[in-house]
Amino acid sequence: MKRLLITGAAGGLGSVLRVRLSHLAETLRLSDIGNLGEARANEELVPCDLSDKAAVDALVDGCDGIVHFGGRSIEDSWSVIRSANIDGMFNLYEAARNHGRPRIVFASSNHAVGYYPQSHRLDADACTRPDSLYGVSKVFGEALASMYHDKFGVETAIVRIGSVLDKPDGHRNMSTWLSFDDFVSLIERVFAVPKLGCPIIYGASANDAGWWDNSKTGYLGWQPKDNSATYRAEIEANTPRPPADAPDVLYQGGLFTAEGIYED
Ligand code: NAI
Ligand code: 15L
Repeated sequence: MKRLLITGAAGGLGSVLRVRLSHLAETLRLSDIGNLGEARANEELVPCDLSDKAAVDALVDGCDGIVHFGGRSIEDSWSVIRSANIDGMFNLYEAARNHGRPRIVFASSNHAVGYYPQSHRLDADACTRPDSLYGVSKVFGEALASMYHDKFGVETAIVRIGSVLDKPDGHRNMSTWLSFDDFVSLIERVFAVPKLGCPIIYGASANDAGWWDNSKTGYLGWQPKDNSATYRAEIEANTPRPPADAPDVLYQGGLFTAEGIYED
C-alpha cells in the first residue's frame, strides 16, 4: 500500500500498532483528536474529529487502506457515543465511498455480543446482543459496514475484538485475550487476501478458554499463535476469582452489562 490511515492513533491500541504496522505502507497517515506526538520517518499526522464530515472526507482522500480505531472505546453518554461512534462511522464510510473504496479494518468489540452468557459458543452468524450503548454503537458500525459492502463494494474486516493486552490480567480475559502479535498478524492477512468481503472475525488469541469460533473466516488464513493458558498459573495465584453470580463471570461482556445509562 502507498498510504494506510490509522484513526485513533493516539489511543492504547493505535499508539502501539502505529509502530507494529508501519511495514504495511509507504506512508502511515495517523489521526486522532488526542496528542499524536512526533511523526516518525514514514508517518504523517492529520488531526481530525471524526464527527466533522468535511474533515473526515479530506482525511480519507488518498488512502489505500484504513485501520479504524478512533471513537469512544468504553460506555459513555449517548451524545458522546453518537458523535464519535455513530456520526464518526457514517462520515468515515461516506469518505471511503467517495475516495476509491479503501479496504477497512473496523475495530468492533465483543460488547456487540456482550449479553451472551459465557457458556455460549459464538460464531460469525450469532445474532448481536449488545451490553451497553457502546455495544449498540458497534452493532451500528457492523451494520453500516455490511451495507456499504453490499451497496458500494467497500470491503471491511469487522473485528469483534476481545481484550488486547500485553498479557491477560484477570479471569474473564483468559477467554477474551488478544495478543498484539496476533492482532498484527490478523491485520496483515486482512490486507493480503485477494478478496476480503465483509466478514465478522472474533479478535482473540488461540486461548484454551476461548468462547469464539472463527471457522467461517478460515479463508483469511489467520492463525493466532498465543494462548492465555500460558498465564493460567499466574492468574490463579494472584487474582481472586469473582463470585459465581458476578457479571464478570456470567456474561461475555463482563462488567459492561452492569453499567447504567450515563447522562451528559
Ligand atoms: P482508546 O480509547 O485508547 O483509543 C481511541 C482513540 O480514539 C483515542 O485516542 C481518542 O482520542 C480517539 N477518539 C475518540 N473520539 C474521537 C473523535 N470524535 N474523533 C477522533 N478521534 C477520537 O481505545 P483503544 O483501546 O485503543 O481501542 C481502539 C478501538 O478498538 C476502539 O474503537 C475500541 O472500541 C476498539 N476495541 C478495543 C479493545 C481493546 O481491548 N483495547 C477491545 C474491543 C474493541
Ligand atoms: C472493549 O471494547 C474496550 O474498548 C476495552 O477497553 C476493553 O474493555 C475490552 O472491550 C474488554 O472487553 O476487555
